[in-house]
Amino acid sequence: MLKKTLAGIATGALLLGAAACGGGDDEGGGGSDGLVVGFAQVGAESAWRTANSDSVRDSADADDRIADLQFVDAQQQQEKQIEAIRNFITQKVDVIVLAPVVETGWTDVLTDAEQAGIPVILADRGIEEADEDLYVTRIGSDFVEEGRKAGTWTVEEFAENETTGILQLEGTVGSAPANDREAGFFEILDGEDFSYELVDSQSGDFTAEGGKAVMETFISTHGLEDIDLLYAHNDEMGLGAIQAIEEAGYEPGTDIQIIIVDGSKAGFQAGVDGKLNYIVECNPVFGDQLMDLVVQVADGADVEKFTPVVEDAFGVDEFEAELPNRQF
Ligand code: GZL
Repeated sequence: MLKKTLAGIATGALLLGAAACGGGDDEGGGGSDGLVVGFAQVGAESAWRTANSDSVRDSADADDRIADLQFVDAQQQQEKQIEAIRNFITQKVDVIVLAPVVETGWTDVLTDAEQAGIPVILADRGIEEADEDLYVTRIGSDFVEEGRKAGTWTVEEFAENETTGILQLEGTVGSAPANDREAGFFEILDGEDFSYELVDSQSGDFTAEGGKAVMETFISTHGLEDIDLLYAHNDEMGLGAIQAIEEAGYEPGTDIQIIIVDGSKAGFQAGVDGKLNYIVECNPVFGDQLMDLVVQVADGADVEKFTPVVEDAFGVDEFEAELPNRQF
Protein backbone atom coordinates (compact mmCIF):
# COMPACT_ATOMS: atom_id res chain seq x y z
CA MET A 1 0.00 0.00 0.00
CA LEU A 2 1.26 3.39 -0.97
CA LYS A 3 1.96 5.23 2.25
CA LYS A 4 1.54 8.95 2.16
CA THR A 5 2.68 11.14 5.01
CA LEU A 6 2.20 14.83 4.48
CA ALA A 7 4.98 16.08 6.66
CA GLY A 8 5.71 19.52 8.00
CA ILE A 9 3.18 21.38 5.84
CA ALA A 10 1.97 24.62 7.42
CA THR A 11 -1.75 24.91 7.97
CA GLY A 12 -3.72 26.07 4.95
CA ALA A 13 -1.60 24.49 2.21
CA LEU A 14 -2.05 21.07 3.73
CA LEU A 15 -5.62 20.38 2.87
CA LEU A 16 -5.90 21.47 -0.74
CA GLY A 17 -5.12 17.91 -1.69
CA ALA A 18 -7.84 16.48 0.52
CA ALA A 19 -9.22 14.33 -2.28
CA ALA A 20 -5.77 12.86 -2.88
CA CYS A 21 -5.49 11.93 0.75
CA GLY A 22 -8.76 10.20 1.48
CA GLY A 23 -8.19 6.73 2.72
CA GLY A 24 -11.08 5.26 0.80
CA ASP A 25 -14.75 6.06 0.14
CA ASP A 26 -16.04 9.42 -1.08
CA GLU A 27 -17.23 10.15 2.43
CA GLY A 28 -13.58 10.70 3.29
CA GLY A 29 -12.18 8.72 6.14
CA GLY A 30 -10.35 5.42 6.19
CA GLY A 31 -12.51 2.96 4.34
CA SER A 32 -10.90 -0.38 3.58
CA ASP A 33 -7.58 1.28 2.68
CA GLY A 34 -6.87 2.23 6.27
CA LEU A 35 -7.40 5.18 8.57
CA VAL A 36 -6.86 8.84 7.72
CA VAL A 37 -5.46 10.68 10.76
CA GLY A 38 -5.07 14.43 11.21
CA PHE A 39 -2.28 15.46 13.63
CA ALA A 40 -2.05 19.06 14.88
CA GLN A 41 1.44 19.21 16.43
CA VAL A 42 2.64 22.05 18.72
CA GLY A 43 5.63 23.07 16.63
CA ALA A 44 9.36 22.30 16.36
CA GLU A 45 10.60 24.29 19.38
CA SER A 46 12.79 21.63 20.96
CA ALA A 47 14.63 18.36 20.42
CA TRP A 48 11.85 16.74 22.41
CA ARG A 49 9.23 18.01 19.97
CA THR A 50 11.20 16.95 16.91
CA ALA A 51 11.70 13.47 18.36
CA ASN A 52 7.99 13.26 19.12
CA SER A 53 7.04 14.28 15.57
CA ASP A 54 9.53 11.79 14.11
CA SER A 55 8.19 9.01 16.32
CA VAL A 56 4.56 9.65 15.32
CA ARG A 57 5.35 9.97 11.62
CA ASP A 58 7.58 6.87 11.55
CA SER A 59 4.97 4.80 13.39
CA ALA A 60 2.18 5.95 11.06
CA ASP A 61 4.29 5.22 7.98
CA ALA A 62 5.11 1.73 9.22
CA ASP A 63 1.55 0.87 10.24
CA ASP A 64 -0.59 -0.70 7.50
CA ARG A 65 -3.71 0.22 9.47
CA ILE A 66 -2.97 3.91 8.79
CA ALA A 67 -3.51 5.13 5.21
CA ASP A 68 -2.52 8.77 5.79
CA LEU A 69 -1.06 10.89 8.57
CA GLN A 70 -1.75 14.52 7.78
CA PHE A 71 0.75 16.48 9.87
CA VAL A 72 0.51 20.18 10.72
CA ASP A 73 3.32 22.05 12.51
CA ALA A 74 1.45 24.89 14.26
CA GLN A 75 4.61 26.82 15.15
CA GLN A 76 3.51 27.02 18.82
CA GLN A 77 0.38 29.01 17.81
CA GLN A 78 -3.02 27.86 19.04
CA GLU A 79 -4.86 29.56 16.18
CA LYS A 80 -2.92 27.43 13.69
CA GLN A 81 -3.88 24.28 15.58
CA ILE A 82 -7.54 25.31 15.62
CA GLU A 83 -7.39 26.03 11.86
CA ALA A 84 -5.83 22.61 11.27
CA ILE A 85 -8.56 20.85 13.27
CA ARG A 86 -11.26 22.68 11.33
CA ASN A 87 -9.64 21.52 8.09
CA PHE A 88 -9.42 17.94 9.37
CA ILE A 89 -13.17 18.11 10.10
CA THR A 90 -13.87 19.38 6.57
CA GLN A 91 -11.87 16.49 5.20
CA LYS A 92 -13.76 14.02 7.39
CA VAL A 93 -10.60 12.36 8.71
CA ASP A 94 -11.19 9.27 10.84
CA VAL A 95 -9.34 10.45 13.96
CA ILE A 96 -7.91 13.80 15.06
CA VAL A 97 -4.72 13.84 17.18
CA LEU A 98 -3.98 17.10 18.99
CA ALA A 99 -0.93 18.11 21.05
CA PRO A 100 -2.51 21.23 22.59
CA VAL A 101 -0.03 24.07 22.93
CA VAL A 102 -2.00 25.47 25.90
CA GLU A 103 -4.69 24.08 28.21
CA THR A 104 -7.56 26.48 27.41
CA GLY A 105 -9.47 27.71 24.34
CA TRP A 106 -10.45 24.34 22.85
CA THR A 107 -14.16 24.06 23.67
CA ASP A 108 -15.59 25.36 20.38
CA VAL A 109 -13.37 23.51 17.93
CA LEU A 110 -13.47 20.21 19.84
CA THR A 111 -17.26 20.51 20.07
CA ASP A 112 -17.30 20.89 16.28
CA ALA A 113 -15.21 17.71 15.98
CA GLU A 114 -17.61 15.88 18.31
CA GLN A 115 -20.63 17.06 16.28
CA ALA A 116 -18.88 15.86 13.13
CA GLY A 117 -18.51 12.45 14.75
CA ILE A 118 -14.69 12.57 14.68
CA PRO A 119 -12.96 11.28 17.85
CA VAL A 120 -10.07 13.33 19.28
CA ILE A 121 -6.96 11.92 20.98
CA LEU A 122 -4.60 14.20 22.91
CA ALA A 123 -0.91 13.44 22.36
CA ASP A 124 1.56 14.81 24.94
CA ARG A 125 -0.06 17.84 26.60
CA GLY A 126 -3.50 18.02 28.23
CA ILE A 127 -6.38 20.52 28.29
CA GLU A 128 -8.52 21.99 31.06
CA GLU A 129 -10.76 19.62 33.00
CA ALA A 130 -13.94 21.37 31.82
CA ASP A 131 -13.29 20.07 28.30
CA GLU A 132 -12.24 16.56 29.23
CA ASP A 133 -15.38 15.04 27.68
CA LEU A 134 -14.34 16.46 24.30
CA TYR A 135 -11.46 14.02 23.85
CA VAL A 136 -11.37 10.25 24.15
CA THR A 137 -7.94 9.76 25.70
CA ARG A 138 -4.53 11.37 26.30
CA ILE A 139 -1.19 9.66 25.84
CA GLY A 140 1.80 11.39 27.37
CA SER A 141 3.63 12.18 30.55
CA ASP A 142 2.47 12.85 34.08
CA PHE A 143 3.93 16.36 34.28
CA VAL A 144 3.04 16.78 37.95
CA GLU A 145 5.08 13.65 38.73
CA GLU A 146 7.97 15.06 36.73
CA GLY A 147 7.83 18.15 38.96
CA ARG A 148 7.68 16.00 42.08
CA LYS A 149 10.85 14.17 40.99
CA ALA A 150 12.62 17.52 40.61
CA GLY A 151 11.32 18.65 44.00
CA THR A 152 12.33 15.47 45.79
CA TRP A 153 15.88 15.74 44.45
CA THR A 154 16.00 19.43 45.48
CA VAL A 155 14.93 18.78 49.08
CA GLU A 156 17.56 16.03 49.41
CA GLU A 157 20.34 17.97 47.64
CA PHE A 158 19.93 21.15 49.71
CA ALA A 159 18.83 19.57 53.02
CA GLU A 160 21.75 21.18 54.88
CA ASN A 161 21.02 24.71 53.59
CA GLU A 162 19.56 27.23 56.03
CA THR A 163 17.55 28.41 53.03
CA THR A 164 17.82 27.71 49.29
CA GLY A 165 17.60 30.43 46.62
CA ILE A 166 15.74 29.20 43.51
CA LEU A 167 15.22 30.56 40.00
CA GLN A 168 12.59 28.94 37.76
CA LEU A 169 12.52 28.96 33.96
CA GLU A 170 8.88 28.16 33.11
CA GLY A 171 7.71 26.55 29.89
CA THR A 172 5.09 28.05 27.56
CA VAL A 173 2.64 30.17 29.55
CA GLY A 174 -0.65 28.30 29.99
CA SER A 175 0.72 24.94 28.87
CA ALA A 176 0.09 21.77 30.86
CA PRO A 177 3.80 20.89 31.28
CA ALA A 178 4.61 24.37 32.58
CA ASN A 179 1.65 24.46 34.98
CA ASP A 180 2.10 20.90 36.21
CA ARG A 181 5.91 20.77 36.47
CA GLU A 182 5.68 23.86 38.68
CA ALA A 183 2.80 22.40 40.73
CA GLY A 184 4.57 19.10 41.37
CA PHE A 185 7.87 20.78 42.26
CA PHE A 186 6.43 23.13 44.86
CA GLU A 187 4.04 20.47 46.20
CA ILE A 188 7.15 18.63 47.39
CA LEU A 189 9.07 21.70 48.58
CA ASP A 190 6.08 23.01 50.54
CA GLY A 191 5.28 19.59 51.95
CA GLU A 192 8.68 19.23 53.60
CA ASP A 193 10.48 21.09 56.42
CA PHE A 194 12.47 22.86 53.71
CA SER A 195 13.27 26.56 53.65
CA TYR A 196 13.57 28.17 50.22
CA GLU A 197 13.05 31.44 48.42
CA LEU A 198 11.73 31.54 44.84
CA VAL A 199 13.83 34.56 43.86
CA ASP A 200 12.33 34.82 40.36
CA SER A 201 10.29 32.82 37.85
CA GLN A 202 9.63 33.67 34.20
CA SER A 203 8.72 31.84 30.98
CA GLY A 204 11.32 31.06 28.32
CA ASP A 205 8.60 29.46 26.12
CA PHE A 206 10.50 26.12 26.00
CA THR A 207 13.14 27.57 23.63
CA ALA A 208 16.92 27.96 24.00
CA GLU A 209 16.70 31.62 23.00
CA GLY A 210 14.01 32.23 25.57
CA GLY A 211 15.96 30.46 28.31
CA LYS A 212 19.13 32.44 27.59
CA ALA A 213 17.35 35.80 27.47
CA VAL A 214 15.46 35.21 30.73
CA MET A 215 18.62 33.95 32.49
CA GLU A 216 20.47 37.09 31.39
CA THR A 217 17.69 39.13 32.99
CA PHE A 218 17.81 37.02 36.16
CA ILE A 219 21.58 37.58 36.44
CA SER A 220 21.43 41.32 35.77
CA THR A 221 18.55 41.74 38.24
CA HIS A 222 19.58 39.44 41.09
CA GLY A 223 23.19 38.31 40.55
CA LEU A 224 23.90 34.65 41.43
CA GLU A 225 25.48 35.05 44.87
CA ASP A 226 22.23 34.12 46.64
CA ILE A 227 21.06 31.58 44.05
CA ASP A 228 21.58 27.86 44.69
CA LEU A 229 19.39 26.28 42.01
CA LEU A 230 17.91 26.88 38.56
CA TYR A 231 14.85 24.70 37.78
CA ALA A 232 14.35 24.75 33.99
CA HIS A 233 11.14 23.16 32.65
CA ASN A 234 12.96 21.75 29.62
CA ASP A 235 16.44 21.08 28.22
CA GLU A 236 16.48 23.90 25.65
CA MET A 237 15.82 26.58 28.24
CA GLY A 238 18.36 25.04 30.61
CA LEU A 239 21.02 24.90 27.90
CA GLY A 240 20.30 28.50 26.91
CA ALA A 241 20.62 29.50 30.57
CA ILE A 242 23.97 27.69 30.80
CA GLN A 243 25.27 29.91 27.98
CA ALA A 244 24.15 33.04 29.87
CA ILE A 245 25.69 31.79 33.14
CA GLU A 246 29.04 31.11 31.47
CA GLU A 247 29.02 34.44 29.62
CA ALA A 248 28.50 36.15 33.00
CA GLY A 249 31.63 34.40 34.33
CA TYR A 250 29.97 31.80 36.52
CA GLU A 251 30.32 28.00 36.47
CA PRO A 252 27.00 26.25 35.73
CA GLY A 253 26.61 23.07 37.76
CA THR A 254 28.92 24.45 40.45
CA ASP A 255 28.14 28.13 41.23
CA ILE A 256 24.49 27.33 40.52
CA GLN A 257 23.04 23.83 40.36
CA ILE A 258 20.64 23.13 37.49
CA ILE A 259 17.70 20.78 36.90
CA ILE A 260 16.38 20.19 33.38
CA VAL A 261 13.38 18.19 32.13
CA ASP A 262 13.26 16.11 28.90
CA GLY A 263 16.58 14.21 28.69
CA SER A 264 17.95 15.05 25.25
CA LYS A 265 21.43 14.04 24.08
CA ALA A 266 22.52 17.67 24.43
CA GLY A 267 21.14 17.77 27.97
CA PHE A 268 22.96 14.62 28.99
CA GLN A 269 26.18 15.86 27.35
CA ALA A 270 25.96 19.05 29.42
CA GLY A 271 25.57 16.82 32.46
CA VAL A 272 28.62 14.76 31.52
CA ASP A 273 30.50 18.07 31.14
CA GLY A 274 29.54 18.97 34.73
CA LYS A 275 27.29 21.87 33.72
CA LEU A 276 24.05 20.57 35.25
CA ASN A 277 23.05 18.33 38.13
CA TYR A 278 19.74 16.48 37.61
CA ILE A 279 17.72 15.39 34.58
CA VAL A 280 14.04 14.44 34.75
CA GLU A 281 13.18 12.37 31.68
CA CYS A 282 10.15 13.22 29.54
CA ASN A 283 9.67 10.56 26.89
CA PRO A 284 8.64 11.74 23.36
CA VAL A 285 8.93 8.34 21.69
CA PHE A 286 5.38 7.02 21.84
CA GLY A 287 4.38 6.77 18.17
CA ASP A 288 3.61 3.05 18.22
CA GLN A 289 1.46 3.34 21.35
CA LEU A 290 -0.37 6.28 19.75
CA MET A 291 -1.15 4.33 16.56
CA ASP A 292 -2.59 1.49 18.64
CA LEU A 293 -4.81 4.02 20.40
CA VAL A 294 -5.87 5.56 17.06
CA VAL A 295 -7.02 2.15 15.79
CA GLN A 296 -8.79 1.27 19.06
CA VAL A 297 -10.56 4.64 19.17
CA ALA A 298 -11.56 4.43 15.48
CA ASP A 299 -13.03 1.01 16.23
CA GLY A 300 -15.01 2.49 19.14
CA ALA A 301 -13.17 0.38 21.70
CA ASP A 302 -13.13 1.41 25.36
CA VAL A 303 -9.75 2.92 26.26
CA GLU A 304 -8.31 4.43 29.45
CA LYS A 305 -8.69 8.21 29.72
CA PHE A 306 -4.91 8.51 30.23
CA THR A 307 -2.07 6.34 28.91
CA PRO A 308 1.17 7.32 30.72
CA VAL A 309 4.51 6.89 28.96
CA VAL A 310 7.38 5.30 30.89
CA GLU A 311 10.09 7.71 32.09
CA ASP A 312 12.88 8.03 34.68
CA ALA A 313 15.23 10.61 36.30
CA PHE A 314 19.04 10.74 36.44
CA GLY A 315 21.70 12.16 38.81
CA VAL A 316 25.28 13.16 38.03
CA ASP A 317 26.64 9.63 38.59
CA GLU A 318 24.34 8.26 35.84
CA PHE A 319 24.81 10.77 33.02
CA GLU A 320 27.77 9.11 31.28
CA ALA A 321 26.24 5.63 31.25
CA GLU A 322 22.83 6.89 30.05
CA LEU A 323 24.05 9.27 27.29
CA PRO A 324 24.46 6.51 24.63
CA ASN A 325 20.86 5.42 25.23
CA ARG A 326 19.32 8.79 24.45
CA GLN A 327 17.13 8.82 21.33
CA PHE A 328 16.87 12.58 20.67
C1 GZL B 1 6.43 17.79 27.34
C2 GZL B 1 6.40 18.66 26.10
C3 GZL B 1 7.32 19.82 26.27
C4 GZL B 1 8.79 19.42 26.39
C5 GZL B 1 9.44 20.58 25.73
O1 GZL B 1 5.68 16.65 27.13
O2 GZL B 1 5.08 19.15 25.87
O3 GZL B 1 7.21 20.65 25.12
O4 GZL B 1 9.21 19.25 27.72
C6 GZL B 1 8.53 20.79 24.55
O5 GZL B 1 10.76 20.35 25.32
O6 GZL B 1 8.69 22.04 24.00
